[in-house]
Amino acid sequence: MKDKTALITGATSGIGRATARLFAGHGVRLILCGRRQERLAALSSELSEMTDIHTLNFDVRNKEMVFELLQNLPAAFSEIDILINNAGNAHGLDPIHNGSLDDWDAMIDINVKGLLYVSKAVLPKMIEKRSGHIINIGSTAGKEVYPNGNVYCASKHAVDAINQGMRIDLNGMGIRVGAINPGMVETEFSHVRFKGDSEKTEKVYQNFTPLQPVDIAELIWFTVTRPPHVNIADLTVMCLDQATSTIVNRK
Ligand code: NDP
Ligand code: 8X3
Repeated sequence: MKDKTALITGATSGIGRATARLFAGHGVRLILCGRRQERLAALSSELSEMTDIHTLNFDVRNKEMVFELLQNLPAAFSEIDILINNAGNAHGLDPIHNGSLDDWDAMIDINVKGLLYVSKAVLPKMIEKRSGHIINIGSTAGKEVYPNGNVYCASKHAVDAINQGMRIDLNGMGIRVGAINPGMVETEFSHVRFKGDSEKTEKVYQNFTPLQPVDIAELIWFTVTRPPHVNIADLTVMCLDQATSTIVNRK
């Protein structure tokens, strides 16, 4: 894997950052993306001892910037072997009739349209080379709907459909496509969902043992290190204490 290049969106936190650290430890060349430049800089200096790092500071909603930056990568990073479509969040947890239009826009624009823009910018070279691996980070929220999850669940159901659609349309082109769908992972996810309300955020992960970002990073690593003819199409993972989005064994 030392000769491979991986692009990770949402590398400044949570699952993306844990994946960057794990991949760097294996010597994978990395393109790390996110909006928080200071986090990108810190991660770059942390991981540069282990591998070559290129950071890209953009919002996945900004389609001009997505295409401009991804179509003009420095030569050493221009052959992307692995794309991890991870950037995303929930914004709000409200019944449909009380939902905020800004929250809805953010979830659809980031989780769905942003993933599409990045994929469209990266795909032409993979198709030309007839090789590549795209991993879409979905969610258990893309497999079921839970109370007040409405639009976040819709965005992750869309990721599920796009993951299937990509695999169908790219069949025969040598490109692996698969989704990893985590249940509850202790990241900044709930901090973002509840707009910094620490009381609400802490409650989400209280009195049970949630997944940690490294648990997902290890599954991503497992997925990309299978032999080239093996494509993990869809993988759902929850912690032992979680059975569904709403059934969690809290002590
Ligand atoms: P975090 O909030 O810890 O990380 C989210 C990452 O996405 C950050 O690096 C953030 O970077 C990036 N991001 C968010 N919005 C944008 C944007 N507009 N443009 C570019 N980057 C953006 O959450 P997680 O690590 O938990 O989330 C990662 C993925 O995993 C998401 O797709 C999420 O839906 C999914 N997921 C999470 C679960 C959980 O329980 N935590 C469970 C199932 C799926 P920055 O703010 O610097 O731009
Ligand atoms: C995150 C899973 O159920 O916390 O995608 O919304 S959940």
